[in-house]
Order: sequence, then structure tokens, then C-alpha cells
Amino acid sequence: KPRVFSGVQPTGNLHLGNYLGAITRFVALQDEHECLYCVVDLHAITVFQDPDELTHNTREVTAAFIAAGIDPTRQIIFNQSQVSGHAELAWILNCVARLGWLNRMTQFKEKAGKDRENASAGLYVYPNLMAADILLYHATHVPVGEDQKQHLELARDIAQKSNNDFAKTIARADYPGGFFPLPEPLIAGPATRVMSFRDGTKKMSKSDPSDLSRINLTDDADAIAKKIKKAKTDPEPLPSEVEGLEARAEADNLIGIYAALQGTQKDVVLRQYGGAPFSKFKEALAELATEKLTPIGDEMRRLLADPVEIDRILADGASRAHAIADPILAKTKDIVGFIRS
Ligand code: AQP
Repeated sequence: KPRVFSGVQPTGNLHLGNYLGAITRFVALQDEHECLYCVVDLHAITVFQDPDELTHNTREVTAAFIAAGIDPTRQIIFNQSQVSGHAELAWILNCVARLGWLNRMTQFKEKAGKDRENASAGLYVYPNLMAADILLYHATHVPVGEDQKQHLELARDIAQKSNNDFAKTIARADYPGGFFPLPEPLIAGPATRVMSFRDGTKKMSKSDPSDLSRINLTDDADAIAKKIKKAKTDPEPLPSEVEGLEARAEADNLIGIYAALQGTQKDVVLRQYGGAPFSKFKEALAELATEKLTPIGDEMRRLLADPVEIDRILADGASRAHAIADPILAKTKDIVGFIRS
């Protein structure tokens, strides 16, 4: 079975974008793939996290994975810091990746903002840690939202350069075609980039100060309905065709969300709602979003009531992740030329 790796940061406010761009895709892949789904707490601390909130948010992402339908007995759910190989391989990859490559990363520029001198060194090398997450398991497929595409391309470059840099020892150890597989991004569906409800040019994001900008997975029916009702739109009714929709960012966003929640495509939604006013479409969207999301929120709350069980699931996942990672890390050390006992 092809091996899938992906992660979500425990930085609070898990939202519809994380759900449609990533978590629903994780669920869909689990029948045909061996999947590792990681709560990436090492990534989270690249921006300071209150320690108690980090602990809570780690359990919350775990609960979201399970509530959305990932089976932790079949797939591996764990938090990154419990498998030390992520940090160890990241160091090696820090020494493979080039500064020029990192300088091109748009997410760093966005997150560091104007006060770049004050960004953590970790935020800068974040993409190297992400490459390590994937390569530590020789994962071949990585389901992510559109915003992670650039980091995935970098991970491929890092894998390729590692295969070249260590070609001599890789050949000696007989890994035909290189040691690290080049990971493929899996970015698909009508909602790979869910936009903010307040500004159709910005992605829906955990760190947006406006709670109205996003639907949180823990929102109740009233909050979902209120946020959709207040979501920014243009005054025109819904179009009948997908063509030209990209010029209407807010409309495109809501139609894409509807399609993704219903498991269909935008043109199918427009066949049903083309010509309808947004007020009517928003009511239908609120109903659909409530139907799909509130059971997940309820299940998350139920799971979170038993943190000991969540921690047990994470520990079990971590020990299974270790079993895959440890031999790969050992071979990586051999290839680099490190002596190990
Ligand atoms: N708006 C989005 N639309 C589609 N997919 C999205 N993802 C995030 N936002 C959207 C995808 O969710 C997965 C987990 O994201 P993350 O938590 O690791 O990091 P992030 O991209 O930094 O998430 P946020 O919400 O945007 O947080 P902040 O506000 O801190 O920047 C990834 O697969 C991501 O693509």
C-alpha cells in the first residue's frame, strides 16, 4: 500500500478550511493507503504557544481526526514530539536545504510579516521539518491544502538533493533509484483553498483575529448560521456556470464549500442554485454545514471529556510510528556517515 503522511498544527481554532482541505481527504485515503496522521506540535511552537493551550489543542486535533472518521486502530495518529526522529532528521535536512530555497517560501514571509528580525529561527526552517516529517517514513503521498504546495515542492527538492549528496553511500547500500522517494502532493476537490468569510482574497485561517472569518469545527448550529449569513458576498445572484466564477472570489468560495460538503463539484451546485439570490443559497449552505459539522463538534467534545484515552491513542500511534521511522532513521545515519552502535 502507498504510504501517506500529513499533519495539522495544534494551534487552536480548527476550521472548515483545515477540515475540507486536509482532514476529509485524510479520511478518504484510509482504505487504499497506509496513513500516518500527525498532530505537529513541533511545528506549532515555531510561533510561541501557551503550554497549557498547546496540550489542549493537541488533544483537540486528535479528537477532530477521530471524530471526522479516521480510525486510530487502522491508521496511525500521533503527536510529532513523541517521535524524536522528526527533529533528528530535520537537523540533517537543515544541512541539505539551501538558504536561497528557504528565502523563497511565501508562508514564512506572510507569517513573519514586517518584523522579520523577531521571527523565530524555527519558523524559518519550518519547511525543512516538514520535509523530515514526510521523508522519515518514506511517505509517497501527502494530502494538503493548496497553501502547502510550495512546501511540498521544497520537500521534493530536499529529497532529491539528499539522494544526490549521499549518492555514494546510497549506491553502496543498494537503494536503486535513490534512498528518499520524492513525495507527491495530493491537492484535489472543490475546496483546496477555503477563503475567509470576511475577505475573499485571504485564506480561512486559525490565526485570523475575527472569529466571523471562519467556521470552527466546534461551532454550534447558531454560530454556523450566523457566520454564513454574515459572510461577505457580491450583490449578484449565483451564476449558472462555473466559467467566470474565479472573478467573484466570495461567491466562488461559498459555492466551493457547498460542493465539498456535499461531496460533489461546483457545476452540480450551480445547476441547482444558478440564478438564486445569495440569501437563499446561504440558508441551504448553513443547513448543509450544520448537518455535516455539528456531529463532528459533538463527537470531539465527547472524546475530549476523556483526555487519558486521547493520550493513550497518541502514545499507541507514536509507538507504531517509531517502528516505521527508527529503521529509516538508522539507515539515513549510515548514509550520512554517522557511526552508530
Ligand atoms: N483555508 C484553507 N483551505 C484549505 N486547506 C487549508 N489548510 C489550512 N488552511 C486551509 C490545510 O490544513 C492543513 C493543516 O494546516 P496547519 O494547521 O498545519 O497549518 P496552516 O496552513 O498554517 O493553518 P492555518 O489555519 O492557516 O493557520 P495559521 O492561521 O496559523 O496560518 C494543511 O494541509 C493546510 O494546507
